Amino acid sequence: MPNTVVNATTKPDIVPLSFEGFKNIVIDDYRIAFESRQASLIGRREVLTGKAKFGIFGDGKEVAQLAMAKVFCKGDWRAGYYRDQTFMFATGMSNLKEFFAQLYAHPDIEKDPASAGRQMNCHFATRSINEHGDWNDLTEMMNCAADISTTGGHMPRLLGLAYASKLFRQNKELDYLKKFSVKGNEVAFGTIGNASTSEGLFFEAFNAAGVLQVPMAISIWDDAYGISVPAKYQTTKEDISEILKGFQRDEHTNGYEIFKVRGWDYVALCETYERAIAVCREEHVPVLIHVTEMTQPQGHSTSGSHERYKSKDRLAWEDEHDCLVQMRKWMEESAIATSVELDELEETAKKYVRECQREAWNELGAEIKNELDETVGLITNLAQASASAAELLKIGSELKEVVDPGRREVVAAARKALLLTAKEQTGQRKALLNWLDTENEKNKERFNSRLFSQTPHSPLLVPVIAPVYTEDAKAINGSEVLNACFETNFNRDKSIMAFGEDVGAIGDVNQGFAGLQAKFGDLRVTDTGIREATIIGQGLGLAMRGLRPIAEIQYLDYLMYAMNVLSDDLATLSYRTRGGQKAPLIVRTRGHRLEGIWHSGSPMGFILNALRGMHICVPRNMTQAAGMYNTLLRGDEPALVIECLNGYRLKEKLPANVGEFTVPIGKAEILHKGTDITIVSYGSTLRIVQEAVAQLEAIGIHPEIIDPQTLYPFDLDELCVASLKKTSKLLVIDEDVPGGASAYILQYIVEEQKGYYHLDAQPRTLTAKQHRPPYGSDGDYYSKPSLEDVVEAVYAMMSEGNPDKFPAIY
Ligand SMILES: Cc1ncc(C[n+]2csc(CCOP(=O)(O)OP(=O)(O)O)c2C)c(N)n1
Ligand SMILES: [Mg+2]
Repeated sequence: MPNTVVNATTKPDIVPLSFEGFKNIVIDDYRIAFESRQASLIGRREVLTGKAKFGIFGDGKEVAQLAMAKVFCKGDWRAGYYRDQTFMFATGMSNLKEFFAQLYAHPDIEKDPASAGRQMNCHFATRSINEHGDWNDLTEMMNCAADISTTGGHMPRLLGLAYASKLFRQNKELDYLKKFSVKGNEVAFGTIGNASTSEGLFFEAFNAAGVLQVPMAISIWDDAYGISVPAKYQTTKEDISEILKGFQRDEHTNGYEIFKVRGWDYVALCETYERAIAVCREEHVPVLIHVTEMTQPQGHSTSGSHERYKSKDRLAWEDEHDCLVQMRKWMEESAIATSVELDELEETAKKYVRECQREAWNELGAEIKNELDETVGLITNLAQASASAAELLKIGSELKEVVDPGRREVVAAARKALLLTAKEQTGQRKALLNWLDTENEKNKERFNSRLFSQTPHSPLLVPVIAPVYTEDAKAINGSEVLNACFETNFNRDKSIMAFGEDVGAIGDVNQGFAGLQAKFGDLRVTDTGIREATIIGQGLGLAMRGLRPIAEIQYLDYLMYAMNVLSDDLATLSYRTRGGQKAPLIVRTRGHRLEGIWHSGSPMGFILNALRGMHICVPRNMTQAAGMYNTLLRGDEPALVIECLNGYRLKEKLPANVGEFTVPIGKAEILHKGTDITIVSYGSTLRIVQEAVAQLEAIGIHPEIIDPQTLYPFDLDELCVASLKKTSKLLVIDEDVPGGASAYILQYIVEEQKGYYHLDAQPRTLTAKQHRPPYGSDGDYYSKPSLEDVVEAVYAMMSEGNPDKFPAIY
């Protein structure tokens, strides 16, 4: 059984406190931990009796979290995982009622401020912004970044939250941002399970924090298991702090302070956290606190029992080393409380937790009961004037009988009744229909809203300002247009910074930031290691703390390495907090055509499918890209901008207002007017399509060419369908795989915009091949749409409708 060797150097800090005062603090801590345990026990029962769908709890991890809470201050941040309820209760960032409201999925931010019933239980968050999208004063509150369920997935974000403190401390130009930091004194506290440290994201973030020297305090809750899989399959030497020893700093190096302490030893835990966080906060040194010998009294989650995979000896050891058992024993032995006093405390706590649970359940139940009664009334009324009276009454009575009904059952009954009476046009039916409409609106807000911030700060509402060109406007390299745009924005807004691989000293591989590090310093234009996931995490954390990062991924193909952070964390942030947190991170990358299997990717379908919750911008040139940056930097929603990799050296005219003009998000543009066929294309392929125009016009084909400019949102003004009304033919061209982004575009135009009604030929797509393009120009020619491919595809569609005028080429 575990026998941890802990740091022998641990020394208590002397706190001047009377024994009475000390006793009260300890007893109160025990109460919090005991209540938390009761919440876990009751929570599990609620799931097993069917009142909640799934439960995962923090039992066995309570005492360490009391210690962590003691050193957590206003302004600090937590990014952790599903075991942290005790910490949340002890800091006051959550409470028992909210805990149960989330367990029951109460879709109301007043009841579950973390997620409005959207997240599984024990997925915590505080509210950083108000309903108008304005920041709360984050220095005056304790902050919890919204949890995600993927284990280890939060580590990149944790890095960014800590990195913000470094910038706030070192960059004096940020002093005006009073709501976000007090001199960078804020610590970002991370928690992670022992098994999840096997994830690559853990190691990537761990190394990056050591390099960056940021105030990041990682606690590893080590219960020796990851569900059923024991440490020997998880961690070399079965000991994470042992193998991370090389990160320990010494007087000549940067690095970490590493601590190891047992999870049932209240005194040692309090001492360790105090020491660890002092150095972390004051010196901005990252710390690791490996908390060992933790247990899982109820097993991993409600999905199974741990008796299946833990030996009798292990289970007996866990019983004995249960942190509450140990804490209570120590309290009695140290004359902090008597057994009778603690029994009494426990009894009171049990009743209190039960009360909180009942209240939370009843509050949701009462709302639904009202809706149910109303529906039954409306269905009963409907039956009185319906040919299907008997069936309707049955629907009503069955609804009344449902045990613990949810909104699903209520709305389903109403919908069934409406289907049954579809042919009847009575006032009673109209009443039910109206009721359903109102409920659908409310439920849309409850369950489908806030994928984006939906506030007055949305980039969709940024005023449109056209580019201004003076008569002597110079034609310069596209990269120089971007460079001028970034420089103006950096001057305008001190909270903007950019970072990524090769972004700092050389100003990115294509010179967009050339010379800007020299002008703005290396805290604003910064090189990073090769670590895409944590580059995004770095940006995500900064953006959550009120800064305006541009995180650069060197090439689009490498976005894959950051995709889990973008998809799971950034893109869901607004939705999973129902607008309680935001991260207006701009991800800059470049892609589409270049050379070879990993440098010419255009996996736009993959990106569109994974990143709902981000704007996806595909500017055709650098001027459009600059206009999009100008818009996005004035809005508050996250976006990905994909510049055309082969466009930096093409000449573009420099707008006089290069840092001010805006390209609106979601607005398509007609690049060439025509009457015969509508061609929708974007990014690098668009240039080929534009080249094809001359050839097509020469043979009497007049295409209309539309650039959607952003793929999400897509053509909000519906220019595509308006064009189809003229041409009746649709060709979508891109360089993604077949059925990739082109299928997405077709769905929008044909289905959403109802383009189907205006087509007189089958809509077509012209895409790249299934495989990635080989290296070399010939490989590219045979893999991605070429000029000839475009011309022939258009010609073939014209030929179909008018073979006399356009006889088949082949
Ligand atoms: C990326 C990812 N992989 C797998 C899972 C499924 N899963 C959920 S919890 C868990 C075990 C985690 O163990 P550990 O990190 O030790 O935390 P503990 O539950 O023991 O506190 C696993 C495998 C997940 N949620 N996310
Ligand atoms: Mg574990």
